[in-house]
Amino acid sequence: MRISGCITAALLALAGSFASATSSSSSRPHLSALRHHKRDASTLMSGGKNNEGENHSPLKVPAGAKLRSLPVGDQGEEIAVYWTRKPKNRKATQAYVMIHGKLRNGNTYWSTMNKVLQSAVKDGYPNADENAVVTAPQFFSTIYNSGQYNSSQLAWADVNAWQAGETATHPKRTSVTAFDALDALIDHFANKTKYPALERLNFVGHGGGGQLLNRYAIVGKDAPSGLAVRWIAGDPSSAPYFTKDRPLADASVANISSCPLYNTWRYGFDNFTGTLQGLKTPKEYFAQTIKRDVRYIVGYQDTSANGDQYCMALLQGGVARRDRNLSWWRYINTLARTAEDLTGFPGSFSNLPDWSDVSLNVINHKLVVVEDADHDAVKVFGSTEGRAVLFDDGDLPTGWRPKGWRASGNGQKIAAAGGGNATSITSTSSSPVSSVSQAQSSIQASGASALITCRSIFALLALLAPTIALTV
Ligand SMILES: *[C@@H]1O[C@H](CO)[C@@H](O)[C@H](O)[C@H]1NC(C)=O
Ligand SMILES: *[C@@H]1O[C@H](CO)[C@@H](O)[C@H](O)[C@H]1NC(C)=O
Ligand SMILES: *[C@@H]1O[C@H](CO)[C@@H](O)[C@H](O)[C@H]1NC(C)=O
Ligand SMILES: *[C@@H]1O[C@H](CO)[C@@H](O)[C@H](O)[C@H]1NC(C)=O
Ligand SMILES: *[C@@H]1O[C@H](CO)[C@@H](O)[C@H](O)[C@H]1NC(C)=O
Ligand SMILES: CC(=O)N[C@H]1CO[C@H](CO)[C@@H](O)[C@@H]1O
Repeated sequence: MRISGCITAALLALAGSFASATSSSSSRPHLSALRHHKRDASTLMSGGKNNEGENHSPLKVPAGAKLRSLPVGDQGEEIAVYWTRKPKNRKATQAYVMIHGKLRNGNTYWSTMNKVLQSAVKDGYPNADENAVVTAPQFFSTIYNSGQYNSSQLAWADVNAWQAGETATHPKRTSVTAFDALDALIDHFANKTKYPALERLNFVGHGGGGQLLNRYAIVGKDAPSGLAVRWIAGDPSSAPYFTKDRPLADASVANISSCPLYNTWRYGFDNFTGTLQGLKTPKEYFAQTIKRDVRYIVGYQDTSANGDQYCMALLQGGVARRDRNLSWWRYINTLARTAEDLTGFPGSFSNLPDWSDVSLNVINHKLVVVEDADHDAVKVFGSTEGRAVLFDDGDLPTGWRPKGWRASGNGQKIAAAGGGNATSITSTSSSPVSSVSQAQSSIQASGASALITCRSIFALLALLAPTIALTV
């Protein structure tokens, strides 16, 4: 199925012309007409027939929430959003925008975020604000949700097109994208008259929502003055690579020559048409995102071959979301030429360009790997590490790191390396993806929990004696 999909896509690509955003200028063409024709690479592969998700029964608004609409474009369009029923706008210091996963169940995700917040408040967790406003946008599908949105509310034709930040197709006159809908939330919370105490707006996404969010952290608008913005993305299955380089070395899994759409948006920047804010070059987007407060959180057990299995996604690190994710960490750190130790991270790149002219060797992104979590938002965000990612301001636990990894000057707190098994990962570049799987099985075998959430002295101890599991 994968191969015939590739052939279909090859034909499509031959029929179309490959416009590359790599060389495009910052000026913005007249986009609204173009956007309506636009299909991202994943949608092209399915011929627009992707049926991921589910047929929703009538919307259920969770207790403690209400459903409201926020204006997005200039055509009267609105994004539907679950919202704290009785928000304390004048007292709130934090606001959360939780993005649902591929099932487009904003109500469930609103409840998850609210529960995680309430339990952190109850435990007196620093920065968990009892007055925080919790919101969860609802990206309707015209295929599965008809009758559930009204004439002004946004909906998308292809069921997962919203994950790629595509243009909505309802209302008919609209040309706004899923990114513009999130930008509208920034505009909303930037209002100091309404939210005088608000310090930070936190975008949180997992799975399909993690995909939207990691793209949004790259192409969305900047934090407005007076409001910090944090982007927290969990377990997505693909990312938009800034260059044509890919980490996968195993050509029997996928290869570039037989994957013509590998660099087409949502997987790369070819044919990306921008947002209402305009269109920049991939390098400009890179320069913008690495300065942002972005936190990646990844379930270490998220290794089953679910989610996107198109060659475009496989080229980003193989069948498992987890490995794609760790490869992405290698990729952005290498592009930026940071001091981060990448020993044991999967993926290999030869001749990646040196973009330290825009990074100055620093990225403001953090990667936390939750050793015991698979592809489950509740497990990921309900874990010790998940809480830290959602609420902590200072150093974060790194969670799992490959054997041999050493903390470096990138501002991230240290965790133990190697999951308690000194023999787990031995090589970094020969067959990196499989060595991580090997590490995973040896971690499971040893059953060791090596996470250390504090003090570097313990971390140092753990580095010296990686077979000792410390729990603090
Ligand atoms: C890229 O965009 C152009 C112009 O809209 C279109 O003709 C072409 O089919 C697109 N190619 C792909 C691979 O999406
Ligand atoms: C659609 O619903 C929202 C509330 O969710 C409401 O504010 C808006 O006015 C409605 N629009 C129309 C055209 O009915
Ligand atoms: C900010 O919020 C206040 C109070 O709700 C409102 O009157 C005002 O129009 C808002 N400002 C903007 C720019 O939306
Ligand atoms: C890799 O590319 C070759 C041709 O370049 C092709 O024959 C082979 O099927 C490709 N492998 C995969 C897994 O796509
Ligand atoms: C580490 O893993 C290997 C292979 O999976 C196993 O043979 C060995 O006993 C493990 N060592 C420890 C200390 O758990
Ligand atoms: C390749 C890939 O999917 N990388 C992602 C790893 O995880 C973070 C969020 O969890 C994303 O932002 C990366 O793009």
